[in-house]
Amino acid sequence: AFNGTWKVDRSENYEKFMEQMGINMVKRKLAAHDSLKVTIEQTGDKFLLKESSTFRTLEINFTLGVNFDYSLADGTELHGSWTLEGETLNGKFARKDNGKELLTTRNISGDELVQSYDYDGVQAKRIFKRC
Ligand code: MYR
Repeated sequence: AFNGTWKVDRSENYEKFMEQMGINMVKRKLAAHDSLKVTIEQTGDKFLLKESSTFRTLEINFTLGVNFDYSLADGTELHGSWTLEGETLNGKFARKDNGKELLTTRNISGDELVQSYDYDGVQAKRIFKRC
């Protein structure tokens, strides 16, 4: 169900979320218009994710339940994993610099992919449409 290419359509509270993450204003302004696109290819419990934005393009391979490293566009490093619970992908990551938890989910709602973020008491969402 997640397979395909998704382009961000809108965000909710993403500014505040990035602020809580410690992203400075200039970067937040840029990130608000990052044209994020994600291509997801799931094969069993393995995922290949292609991410592209105004900041960068990269490929990420992960297996459900297996920890991996991921760096945000600003260099912040995370460590954690995704698990699948029912129809929802649950991501549990921690920042390497301060140990704080970053929780994220992905699920399909109608014809949209909704990704939620939760860090240090601030929640945000980004909503993607199929390309
Ligand atoms: C992926 O599945 O896309 C790779 C692993 C994602 C880890 C969690 C990503 C959280 C991104 C938060 C953006 C914060 C910007 C300040």
